[in-house]
Parts: sequence; C-alpha cells; structure tokens
Amino acid sequence: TSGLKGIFAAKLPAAIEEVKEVRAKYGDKQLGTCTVAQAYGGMRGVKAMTYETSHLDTVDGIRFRGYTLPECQELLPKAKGGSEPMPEGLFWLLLTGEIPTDKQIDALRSDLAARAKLPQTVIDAIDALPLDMHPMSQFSVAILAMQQQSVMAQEYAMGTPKSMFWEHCLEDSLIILAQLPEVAARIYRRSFKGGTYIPSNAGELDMSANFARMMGFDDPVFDDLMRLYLTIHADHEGGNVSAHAVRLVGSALSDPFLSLSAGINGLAGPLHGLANQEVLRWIMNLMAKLGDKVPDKENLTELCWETLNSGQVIPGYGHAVLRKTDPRYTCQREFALKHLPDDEMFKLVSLLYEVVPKVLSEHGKVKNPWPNVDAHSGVMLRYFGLTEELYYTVLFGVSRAIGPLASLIWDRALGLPIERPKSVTTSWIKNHFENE
Ligand code: FAM
Repeated sequence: TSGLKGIFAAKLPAAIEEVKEVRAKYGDKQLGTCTVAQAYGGMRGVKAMTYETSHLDTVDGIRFRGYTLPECQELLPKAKGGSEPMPEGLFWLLLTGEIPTDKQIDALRSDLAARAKLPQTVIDAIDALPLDMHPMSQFSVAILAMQQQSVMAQEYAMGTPKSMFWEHCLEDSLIILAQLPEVAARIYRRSFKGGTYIPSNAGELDMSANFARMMGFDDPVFDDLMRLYLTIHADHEGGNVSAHAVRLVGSALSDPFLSLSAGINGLAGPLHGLANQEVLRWIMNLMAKLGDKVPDKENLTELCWETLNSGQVIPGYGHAVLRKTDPRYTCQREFALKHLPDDEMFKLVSLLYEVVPKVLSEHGKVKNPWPNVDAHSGVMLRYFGLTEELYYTVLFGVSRAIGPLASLIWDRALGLPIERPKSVTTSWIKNHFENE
C-alpha cells in the first residue's frame, strides 16, 4: 500500500517498545484521580486513556501529531490549483507522524482509487432505505452494509493471531476511506437530488474534489472548502463521543466497519456532530424572527436569551474541553473572509460572535462561552449551494472517519486490550464513604 504500510510497519517495533517502557516505568503512577462528581459527570477531565494521533489543548485547540491547524494548512500537500490541505495527507500524518511528500500522497491516492468501487450489495442496501430517513442513519446503515468486505473479520474467522490485526485494520480503513465519499454522495443525491448520480472519478481527482463532484458541485473554491472541512473535522483527541465509541467498540476486536458505524451513531447526537445542522436551523430561525429588522447586538442579545430561557442550548457554542475560541472556527472564519466577506449570513455569524459569549457568560452556567467548529460550517456550505442542513453531519462523518480509524490501527498495533472500566452503584458510594 503506497509505502504507507511500510512506513507504519517500520515505526511499530520502536513504538511498541516505547509503550512497554512507559508502562514498566510509570505503570504505577497516578495519571489523575477521579472524584465522585466526575464519575457522575461524564468523566470530564479524567485522564484515563492514551490516544496517539491528536491532542487537544484547552486554549490552543487541536494539534494533529503535534502540528496546529495553521501548521497543517501550511505543510500538508495541496491538490493542483488548491490552497487547502488534502485530508488524505492528514490521514498519512496521523498514522505515521510524518508530513507526506506529494509523491507519497499520489501513491496513496492510487491505492485508495483501487479500492473505491462500491460493491453492488452496498448500493442495494442504501437504495432499500426510506428516502426520508435521516441522512446520518442512512450513513450508519451503509457503513454496516460495507462490513462484508472486512479483511479483519475474515482473518479473525481464520484464526489469525491478533498481533497481525493492525495490517487488516489498515486494509479495512483504506477500503472505508476509499468508499466513504461515494457512499455519502449517494445518500445526498438520493435524499435531495431525485436519485440522479454522478460517477466517481477517484482515479483523477483528490478525495475532496471527487466528493464535491459526486455531490454535484463544480466550483474550485468549493473543492477547497471541502478539503478544509474534511481536514479540520478529522480528529479531536480520544475522549469525544465519536472517537471514543470507535475505540471502545474496536477494543472488542470488532472490525473497523462495525467500530466506525458506532462512532457515526454518536456523532449523530445534537450535543456532538449534529450541532452543525442545529446551528443552521437556529440561525434561519433567528432570521425569520428578525423579519425586516436589521440584526444588531441588541436584538440578537434578546433572541439569544429567548433561546436560553426556553431551556435550549445555543448550538455551536461551548465545549467540554476547550476554553477559548476553537481554532477550527477561526480557520473557517478566515476562509469566509477571503471568499464570502459580504454574505449576509456570514455577517450574522460574525455578529453572533460578538454577542453570544457575553450572553452565555452572563447566563453563568457554561464553562466555555466561545464558539466551537459547528458555529461556522453551515453558513459556508449554504453559500456555495449545499443548503440541506440535514446532510451536514454526514460531511462531518466522512471526515471523522480519518482520525479515529488511524488511531484504531494503532490500538491494534499496540495490542490494547478490551476496554472495561469499573462502575459502582450509588449505594456502593454511600456505603463506601459513610464512615469516613
Ligand atoms: N448553550 C446553553 N447552555 C449551555 C451551552 C450552550 N451552548 N453549553 C453548555 N451549556 C450548559 C450545559 O447544558 C450545562 O447545563 P446544566 O448544568 O443545566 O446541565 C452547563 O452549561 C455546564 O456545561 P459545560 O460544563 O459548560 O459543558 P459540557 O461539557 O457539559 O457540554 C457541550 C459541552 C458542547 C455539549 C455544550 O457546551 C453544548 O451543549 N453546546 C451546544 C451544542 C454544541 O455546540 N455541540 C457541539 C460540540 C462540538 F464541538 C462538537 O462535538 N462538534
């Protein structure tokens, strides 16, 4: 596989040795402690897992293998005529820790193209789904339908030793990354474009341009937006719902198809990936309520309070780990300033940036009043004509496959065991601490 497998394999002995050493030397050290409040509180802040491909800093935001988003934008290979990084290159970086060369990415793209043809059974499974089923549910079912191709499942059935599973996990992940854009585009075309399809051109185009073309878009700037979108949503360390679900399900030696489908189900929740759909709906609702009024800080403040007072969250704001503006928001804002500075909805999003953090701070509950990735993405997609917000989280899902799958390959390579944290009951806690 395009040198990718060779480079990964060459890194393995040292990495396995390093983990062994760290476990031997520091195995008994406390990584952190878990309070009763944390056990009830979604394990927030509990350091209890390792995850190699990315790390989230509360202030600086995500780093992919140590590189910030602006560094990735600068250093990762670009498509001909494009100025944003290709997500294929990010997969390489996440898996190997190395920035790939243009030549390596060309080879990886050929590898992916060779695996891109969708089996007829997958097409039939998608075609059998109700047209009005939520696109994320269609997406999850489609990934399960792809599972028949799993090399890892076949190898397990043949009794292959588990030390070799990383190779099959890599092979399955390449199949998934190769086929996911067409699966996603099919769901878009059948749900919103009357079931007319545009054939894949994976041999000629990079993943993002090919995906854009299959959805029906033919604008080089939109291709670049897709490259940016698919790159910035790919990974956000290990504890978020989608990445953790992939890791958890994979730890039972479920293959990458089964694991990714689980992660996609988590991404479909409104507090996680579905927030990008919710943001657009919320903004459209604000505009409808404003009617002829020009949006200003005052009327927007009022409308934000209306949302909060009705018991709803303001989608696109807040984060479980971040405590500053999400750099994924900032790089989208820069893209918008370059390509759609005069768009009315973009101006509204910018104005909300000046209003919402203040309102949320006054509200007094949120730990982070700043915008996250989802506060911005929908407005740009809409500007370029991708107006069907029910579909937005599928784009997130195509991207989110990249990081957690790269990490899953490492999980199998490092031989991580099945995940099985210990739970206790409320009465256990009461008995335990009663006489303290
Ligand atoms: N609007 C209103 N209330 C909010 C809020 C927001 N944007 N963000 C947090 N809160 C509330 C939260 O519901 C909680 O209230 P209760 O005590 O009544 O349960 C309180 O503030 C404390 O929450 P927190 O500790 O600040 O946040 P959490 O770590 O519990 O939750 C989020 C993090 C992201 C789930 C939360 O901020 C939220 O619901 N945001 C809106 C939805 C959203 O944008 N999600 C996307 C996150 C994104 F990065 C992604 O996954 N793609």
